[in-house]
Amino acid sequence: GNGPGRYYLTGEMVRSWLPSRPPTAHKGNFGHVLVVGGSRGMIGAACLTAAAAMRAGAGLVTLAVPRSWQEIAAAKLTEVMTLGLPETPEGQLSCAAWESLKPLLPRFTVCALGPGLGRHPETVELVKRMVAEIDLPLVLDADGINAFAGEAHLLKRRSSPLILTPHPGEMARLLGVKAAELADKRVEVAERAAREWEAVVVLKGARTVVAAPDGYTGINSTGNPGMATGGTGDVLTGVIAALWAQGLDPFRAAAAGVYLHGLAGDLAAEEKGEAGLVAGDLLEKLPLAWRHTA
Ligand code: NPW
Ligand code: AMP
Ligand code: MG
Repeated sequence: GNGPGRYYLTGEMVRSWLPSRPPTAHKGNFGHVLVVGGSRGMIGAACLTAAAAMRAGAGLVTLAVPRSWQEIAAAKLTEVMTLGLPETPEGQLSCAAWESLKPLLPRFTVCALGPGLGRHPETVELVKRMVAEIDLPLVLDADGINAFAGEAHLLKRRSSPLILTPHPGEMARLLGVKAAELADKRVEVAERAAREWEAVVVLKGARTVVAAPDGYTGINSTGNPGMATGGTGDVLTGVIAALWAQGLDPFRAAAAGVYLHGLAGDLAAEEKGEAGLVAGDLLEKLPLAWRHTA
C-alpha cells in the first residue's frame, strides 16, 4: 500500500515526485532559497550549500554570511546573491544578524540554516531565536543543530515546518547520548525523533533514514563511502532546501534530496573512484543525477 510505513527509496518513487519545468516557466516559479551559514574558517560550507541549491533547481539563491566574508562568497559563487550580516570579533554571526534579516524574509521561500556557522555563544543564541521566530520553512543542519545540543525539546517551540539533517554525531549530541548507542537502531531513533519534535528527521550515514512525524519512513538506496569527506553534508542541505522551495512536501523534499545526493555521489565515484571524491564533485553530478531520475 501507500500508507505510512518504511520504504526503500527508489528512482521510480523519486521520479514521480520531482517537479517538471513547464515551457513558460520563469525563475519565480522555482522558489528562492536563503542559506544562512559560514564563519571565519568555514565559509566553504555555506558556499557548498548555496551552490547545491542552485544545482538542485532553485529559481534563486541568496547566501547570508558574516559581513567580512560577503565579498569572498560573492567571488566564489557567480549565480548566487549574497548578504553580509553582523558578526562577532571571531567572525561568526552575532545576534544582531536576526534584526537585519527579519525585514527581508518575505522574499524567500525556504531557509537553510547552519552549515559552517560555528558555535560561538552569540551564534547559538541567534540560531535559537531564528528557529523559534522565523516564519519560513526551515532546514536545520550542522551547527544549527548543535545549537540545541542536549536541549532538543526546544526544537518544538516554533511555528514553521522543520527538516533536521543530523549526522550520527550531531544526533547523539542533540539527544545527549554517545553516537555508538545509535548505531544499531537508526530507523527507530529517527522515527521517534520525528514524532517528538514534529519535524522531518534525516539521520545521515550509509543508508540515510528519512522519517516524518506522520509515520512515513524512507531508507536511502544510493550513496557510497566516497561521500565520507568534508562538505558532502553541506551539499545535501542545499539540495533538500531547493526541492522544498520547488513545492515538494517536506518528507518528499528530504527523501528525494538524499536519493539525488547519493546518486550524484555514485556517478562521481564511477568516474573518479571513492578515495579522491570531494564534495564539489557532487555539485557537478547533481544535474546528471536529476536527469537519470526524472
Ligand atoms: P568521530 O570522532 O569522528 O568518530 P562535528 P563536522 C561524530 C562545517 N564544515 N558516525 C564525530 O565522531 C560544518 O558545516 C565545514 C558516528 C565527531 O565527534 C559544521 O558547521 C567545511 N559519529 C562544522 O564544520 C567542510 C560521527 O561527530 C563529530 C559520524 C562542524 O561539522 C567540513 C563530528 O561532528 C564541514 O562540513 C558518524 N557517521 N559523523 C568547510 N569547507 O567549510 C560524525 N560523527 O564536530 O559537528 O564536525 O561534522 O565537521
Ligand atoms: P556530513 O557529515 O554532514 O558532511 O554529511 C555526510 C554526508 O555523506 C551525508 O549525506 C552522509 O549520508 C554521506 N555519507 C557519509 N558516509 C557515507 C557512507 N559510508 N555511505 C553513504 N553515504 C555516506
Ligand atoms: Mg555536516
